[in-house]
Amino acid sequence: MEASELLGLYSGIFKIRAVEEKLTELFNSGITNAPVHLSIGQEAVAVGVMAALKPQDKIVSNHRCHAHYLAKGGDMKKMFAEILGKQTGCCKGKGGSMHLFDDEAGHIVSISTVGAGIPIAVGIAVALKMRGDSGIAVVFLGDGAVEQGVFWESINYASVQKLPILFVCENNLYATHSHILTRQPSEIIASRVKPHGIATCRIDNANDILRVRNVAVAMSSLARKSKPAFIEACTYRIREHWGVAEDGNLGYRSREEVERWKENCPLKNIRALLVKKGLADEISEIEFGIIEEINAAVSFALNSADPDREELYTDVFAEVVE
Ligand SMILES: Cc1ncc(C[n+]2csc(CCOP(=O)(O)OP(=O)(O)O)c2C)c(N)n1
Ligand SMILES: [Mg+2]
Repeated sequence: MEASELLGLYSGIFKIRAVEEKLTELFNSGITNAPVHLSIGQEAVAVGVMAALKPQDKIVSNHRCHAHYLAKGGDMKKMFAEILGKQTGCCKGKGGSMHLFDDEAGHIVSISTVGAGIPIAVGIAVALKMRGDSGIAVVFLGDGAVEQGVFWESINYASVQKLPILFVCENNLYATHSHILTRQPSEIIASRVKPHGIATCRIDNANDILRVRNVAVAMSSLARKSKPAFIEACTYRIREHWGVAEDGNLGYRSREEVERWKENCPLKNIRALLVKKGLADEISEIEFGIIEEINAAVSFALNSADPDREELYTDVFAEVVE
């Protein structure tokens, strides 16, 4: 792989990490207490998959959407403004961290109801196929969403209708505080999807971005030929389910497990590779640029106005009870 492509992957992961560390800072300093679901530890999935996508491809995300939004090229200023509840946010400050979207970048929607984005992505794939558009639909879901009936209906429908869709399941072993083996018969999801006639691939270490990128290239090219595909990307959430702290004290997972995954950090992994290739100076330059971009986005958000009171009932489904 060319050095420029490797540096691009590094840049993608570092951007997400640095944005979420900035959110951590804003949270800890009391500037916001908005519920954020951080992707720290899982960044290589978003960046590796997006490296295989084209601008015309459409993505749908879930409650843990920061990484998908940034990796697809979502506007960082509108992201910070949204999370801080400002008028200039992508949902005019009324959606918050779990509802990021950016039409121009091809991030169509993020839906916080577990599993609810999956049939929407299927609908997008139907539309792309009917119109003869060249893009594919890509939906990101967690291992918990596999327990929703609509996941299996969507897989079945995509298979029967031969839709241009790529399902990306981030298997981070937990849904809030429940381990996958308390909820499903096996830790392996891909083998249960395969009998539906869908191409599947399980990446047992999706914190290795090169593996994610290579699998995503192969699987997205199937989807482009209207052969739906499913990637199970095994990764790990380092912080608490929502919020910015670590949660090794809660007892639902062991500190040893968290430490093992911290060692297998996607950012560390790619950084080591780049340093070995003599690209340390280029890394510093990339990091400097991203930190500048984040600082500008945060001050944009902090200087933006709150939504007007009159906006309370616009853009939302609400019944006014007198
Ligand atoms: C239908 C529904 N049930 C419950 C919730 C509350 N909830 C939010 S996230 C979550 C766990 C999701 O786990 P997973 O799909 O594995 O994603 P992860 O948080 O691990 O990224 C739950 C139960 C919800 N948002 N929607
Ligand atoms: Mg999960």
